[in-house]
Amino acid sequence: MRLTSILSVAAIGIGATAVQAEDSSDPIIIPIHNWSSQIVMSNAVGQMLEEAGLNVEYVTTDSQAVYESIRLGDVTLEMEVWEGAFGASFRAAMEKGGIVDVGDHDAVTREDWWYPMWTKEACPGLPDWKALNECAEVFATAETGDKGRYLDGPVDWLKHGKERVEALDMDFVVINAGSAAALWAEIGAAEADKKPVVVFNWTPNFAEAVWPGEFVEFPEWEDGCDTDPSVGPNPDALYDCGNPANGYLKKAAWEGMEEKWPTAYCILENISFTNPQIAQMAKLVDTDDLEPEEAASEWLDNNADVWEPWVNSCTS
Ligand code: TMO
Repeated sequence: MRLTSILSVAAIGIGATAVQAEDSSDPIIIPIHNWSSQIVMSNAVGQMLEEAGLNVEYVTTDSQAVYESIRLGDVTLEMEVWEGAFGASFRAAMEKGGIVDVGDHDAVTREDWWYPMWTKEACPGLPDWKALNECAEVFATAETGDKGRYLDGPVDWLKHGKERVEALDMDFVVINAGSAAALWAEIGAAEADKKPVVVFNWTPNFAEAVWPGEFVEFPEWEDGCDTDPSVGPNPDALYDCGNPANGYLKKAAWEGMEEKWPTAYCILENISFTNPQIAQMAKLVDTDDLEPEEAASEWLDNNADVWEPWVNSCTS
């Protein structure tokens, strides 16, 4: 009894080396994409794994192609599988095999057409999509002629904005932003004059604390809306629905991860972030202008009570 407690005290002291007997010393490859919460969360998880004695390496990858890379074991895990943007690529990789679903975060997600609240003054029928379409001309710009401008996400998020406009016969021109920052610039530029704008946005995100707003309500998402034309109001078209309004946020991993890095896999299984935690991670970069690595260590410093149990239950 006494010896055991001495040993467990010693084990706490050498916690960082304790996992290495079991886990490979090869680096766990963590992908980095092009929106802030994913970048900060991935760094926070990387730092957590380093605390547990594991080696990690970050690679910047395309946010759709990453599922194929995980399946092949070139990338080890993914912290943010958003149902709306990545559900199709994730499902396709799962069908081929080599990737595992490591469970959902507590967070509930939504990604869709969105407007800052002042837009409603120019288009009072919002958030209904038909009302938005009837107001199309208030969103017109020199670039879009008499049609409305909708600023969609960067191309790799595959939001299918153009397909949706066609499927629902809308008077909008869809333009892809070059980066997430271009979305925030569009909202910021409209703010002073309360100019109506409609852009791609998502939750959880920092933006909801800066600009109160709403998602446009499109025909409700139904499974198959992206694969079966008969699903949704237009019987001949895909993408004639909104994205899921209560979407999942999953963790995924290469199926060999559990055997190669059992401690890291155990920690990954435990991890579950909430909406406010994820919005906070994005805020540290997008509002507070920290570098992602600093944002991650600041988040970890301020939330030890959240993440230490995830690590400790796997290392002790
Ligand atoms: C994938 N994203 C959260 C930016 O919509």
